[in-house]
Amino acid sequence: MTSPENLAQIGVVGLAVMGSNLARNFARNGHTVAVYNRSPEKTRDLIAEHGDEGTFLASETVEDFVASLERPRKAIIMVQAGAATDAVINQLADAMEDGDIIIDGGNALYSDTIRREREMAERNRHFVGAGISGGEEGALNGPSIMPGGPKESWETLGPLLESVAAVVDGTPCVTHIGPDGAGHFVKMVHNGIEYADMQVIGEAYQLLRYGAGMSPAEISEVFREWNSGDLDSYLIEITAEVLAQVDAETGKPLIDVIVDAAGQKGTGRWTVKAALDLGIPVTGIGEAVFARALSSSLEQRAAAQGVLPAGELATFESLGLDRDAFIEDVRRALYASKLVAYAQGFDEIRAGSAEHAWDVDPRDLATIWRGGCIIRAKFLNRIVEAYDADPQLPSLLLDAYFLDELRDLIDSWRRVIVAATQLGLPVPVFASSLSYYDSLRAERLPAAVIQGQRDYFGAHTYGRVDKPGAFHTLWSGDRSEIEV
Ligand code: NBP
Repeated sequence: MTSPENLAQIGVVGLAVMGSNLARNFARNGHTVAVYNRSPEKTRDLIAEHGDEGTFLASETVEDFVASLERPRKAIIMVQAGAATDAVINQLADAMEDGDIIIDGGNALYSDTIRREREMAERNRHFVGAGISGGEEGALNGPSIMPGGPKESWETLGPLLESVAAVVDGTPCVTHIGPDGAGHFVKMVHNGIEYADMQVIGEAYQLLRYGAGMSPAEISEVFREWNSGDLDSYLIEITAEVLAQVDAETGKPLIDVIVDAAGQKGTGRWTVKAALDLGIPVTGIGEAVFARALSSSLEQRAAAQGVLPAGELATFESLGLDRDAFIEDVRRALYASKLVAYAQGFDEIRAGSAEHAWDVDPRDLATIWRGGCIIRAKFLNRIVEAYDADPQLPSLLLDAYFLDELRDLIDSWRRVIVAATQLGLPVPVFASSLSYYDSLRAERLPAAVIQGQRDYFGAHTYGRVDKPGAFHTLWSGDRSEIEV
């Protein structure tokens, strides 16, 4: 039993890569940290390897772990999402007392978080679903943290989380996002945006490599240069590193020996599923998720290669393209498509927030995503400014600064889609983002045709542009119109 003066301010359950790094981050920042893992070896390894980085209280049972925490007890769970998380929550809740706080820092589905908070509230336990971004490096050196849950829990937890979060311009990358599932919802959409951001970088690479015929090393240099401008971001930076890497075994660029089948763990898919339910088009994220799925359909791809006719393809030379001008066009197409993906992600967050009465402030998100997380980018400062200028902005694309940018980007964007089509190179996010953009700005959409079809086969009725009401044409009768 731990003596009262020796209690821990925070506990971490689950000491795989994320949990152990987060525990070390708390310890390095001067907190006494209680640690527990189902298999005691991980706990012992953590203490053996890093025990000198701060004060750890190691336990080998949940009961001892809970007893080593200061009241109200605060324990962060970093275990596999799903059933493992439920099991650990219940073990903790059994050993804890009224008012104690359980924080789930894993990648939980937000609807699970809503349910868990309700269940915990019934047992007088506070439950906080907190999205944590930044991977293992972020967990250790400062992640971006998106906590949901009750506001009172934030009062207690806020200073602790602020002490370990990344800091940008003096502001910690953590804030209370909103009640119950708000934190995990926002983290989910963050990951969805990350999928789109990664895919647009991939599409730019594809165009420069197989369109302009540049080597990975040359493209790495281009990305390094882009990283000093509007596209300055962690993902562009690491892509430049990956492309510069040479495989020690073969001497080839590493990128050429990596199998081109992208994996996924589910948060991108969840983002799209939730968007479908909310009726929000997140076409950039959707195409990015599908692009990963297609890349992994190796058998189908092998069956199609050399079989599906390509038609008459152009070459870079036959199109008379200038390499430097093309590189700049691709940079602009990437920027514009990325802007669409963010705009759509923020639309989804606004819709989710309205649906669940979370009152999420989009400005806060742009602020806390500036550091610690995978999508950290200079560009997020512009998003903060956009929401400062108009908190009710109908779409990020309509912000005055971004409108100016889009005026500069649009011609390049169109040229890149045309060239990609002529070269036979797939650019699913670039192209679908431009279609989304053109749909938003179109005066008339083919939806009138759809309404006509729906009325024809299902008497679903339609509205008229010249008067209010719902109308139906008697298609199988005399084709006169009736108001219904
Ligand atoms: P994992 O997701 O690989 O989970 C391993 C941990 O879960 C181990 O501590 C394991 O204990 C524990 N665990 C399992 Br599995 N089943 C359990 C059970 N029934 N009861 C108790 N403990 C159980 O760890 P991770 O990669 O560190 O990620 C932790 C969380 O953070 C996940 O939700 C993940 O989605 C999220 N996340 C990960 C990253 C990342 O970059 N990896 C980034 C952001 C968020 P054991 O040692 O006894 O098997």
